[in-house]
Amino acid sequence: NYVDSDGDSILYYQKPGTSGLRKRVKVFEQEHYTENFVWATLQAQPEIKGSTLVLGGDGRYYGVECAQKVLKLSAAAGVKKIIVGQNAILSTPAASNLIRKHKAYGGILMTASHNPGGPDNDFGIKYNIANGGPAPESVTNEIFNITKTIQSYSIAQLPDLDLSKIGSYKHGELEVEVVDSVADYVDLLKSIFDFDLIKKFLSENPSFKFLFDGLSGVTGSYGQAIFLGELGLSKDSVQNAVPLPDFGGLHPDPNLTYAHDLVERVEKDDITFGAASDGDGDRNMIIGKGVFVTPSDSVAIIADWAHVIPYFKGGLKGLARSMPTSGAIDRVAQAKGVAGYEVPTGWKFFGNLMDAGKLSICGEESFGTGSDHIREKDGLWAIVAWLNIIAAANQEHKGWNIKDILQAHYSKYGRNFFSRYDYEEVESEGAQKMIEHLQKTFESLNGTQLKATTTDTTFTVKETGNFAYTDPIDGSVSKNQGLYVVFSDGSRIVVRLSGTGSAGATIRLYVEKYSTEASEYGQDAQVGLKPLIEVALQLSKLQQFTGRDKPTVIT
Ligand code: VG1
Ligand code: CO
Repeated sequence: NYVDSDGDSILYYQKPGTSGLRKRVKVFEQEHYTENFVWATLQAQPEIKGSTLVLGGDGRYYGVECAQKVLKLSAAAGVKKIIVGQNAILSTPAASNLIRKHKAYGGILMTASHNPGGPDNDFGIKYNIANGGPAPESVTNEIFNITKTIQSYSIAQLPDLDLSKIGSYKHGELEVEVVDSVADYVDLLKSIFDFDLIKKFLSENPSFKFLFDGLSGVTGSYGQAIFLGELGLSKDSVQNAVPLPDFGGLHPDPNLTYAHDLVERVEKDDITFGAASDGDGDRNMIIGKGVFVTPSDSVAIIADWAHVIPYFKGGLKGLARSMPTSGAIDRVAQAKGVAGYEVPTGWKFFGNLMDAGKLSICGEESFGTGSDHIREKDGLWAIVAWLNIIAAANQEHKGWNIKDILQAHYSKYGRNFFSRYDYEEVESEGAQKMIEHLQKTFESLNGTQLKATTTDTTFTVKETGNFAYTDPIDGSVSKNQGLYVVFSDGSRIVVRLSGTGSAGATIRLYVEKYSTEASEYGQDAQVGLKPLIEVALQLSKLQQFTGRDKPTVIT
């Protein structure tokens, strides 16, 4: 049995959430804690002996230390080879790409994504399978089970390996290949998009001002290589582009609240196109002066314009979104005559569809957009996709920018107004009670009318439920994926608890309304959605259960 320094036995229950195990650094620093989880992860893979794994992370505090442990544990577990990013750094999309490129057995990603980093903040470990995507629930459940019963782990007694130099090394019995963190990923994007067209557009349109904010996360190095190196933009086209272990104290989450530096500079300096990515590089935000692209619209627009992107020249196989994401992409799927799938929250649910050749482009409302080029969402992919689209659009419509593309999309498809309210780190018990209350309320809700008094709007409930998903490829069932209320006018409220938080509970409340009123297209989403929010708050009694009178973040 594990014992700590005082001789007390320890057993950690380590349950991976939506995207791996995420906890405070201090938790990972506890005796045996990291080793325990990594060992359980390795033991949960049936063919770990003799395998090749990819290892890398978003550069946050504790990453190098963790990487050294992973190497020693892997050596003891009989792993044959580990391909690791230089200095233990790989963005999440770059890691996914390397797993696929080298036909590795899987990968260990050391990231807590968009959560703040540093000694007092978060760390995370996530396992990806051979297709390059996050492990499905069957695998994460197995990891969890092992952490509940584990008696011991083995670790090779080796010195730390210098991960700063590219090259091949022998580390005990283990082969370690330290690779450039950026090069393969840049090659990948160059094989997908029309870089020549983008370059030509940028050089012919000097008034098109571009600004990328790496939020001091891992994409800084990738952004520099792409925007400065490949596209030849000037140095001031990127900011916060040096990855830092504590992200410079920033909250590396690309949304209007946390990326406020970028938002302010875009307005002040008349930036035509501003973009940001999160700590590990899989999220993105696209904005321009006076315009913000909601992620739900972004994925729909990329799908609609896919024909201008060389990678999709053979057509689209299918489109998909996570359940809380707005239905904008469904309309594109319908127009293109391809299937539109609705999966639970979390990128792992897209993987099977992609592997089966049924899905090309997909997205989540949480600033996640991507395609089947890898098996993770991909922030820089989305940003370059938008540049490719704007460059192509300008061949026909000179001067078009983000706003014009949005307006054209709304005129063609109507507009899905969408917003999400997050109540972060509320007391777990209150959050749980609220969910139970909602579930009970649902039983008698169908057909009733709900009234938002301040705006005098009435909604008739058409359907309520708790989202469950049966994977069309392997038949696996995922239940309790979010409570929803659909109204007779097509509007929707969704409530679910976050699976990525590291302390307490985070409640996410999503609202959506579809409009074909051209006069409303220019409206601020918060104005149009106000009655729905009011109804959602009344129905859930959120304030009573949690004591919160306003959300932490609105996106
Ligand atoms: C959140 C988002 C979800 C996303 C996940 C991982 O999960 O809502 O859409 O896939 O984060 O994103 P949750 O369970 O907290 O709502 V990232 O950038 O951490 O890999
Ligand atoms: Co992320």
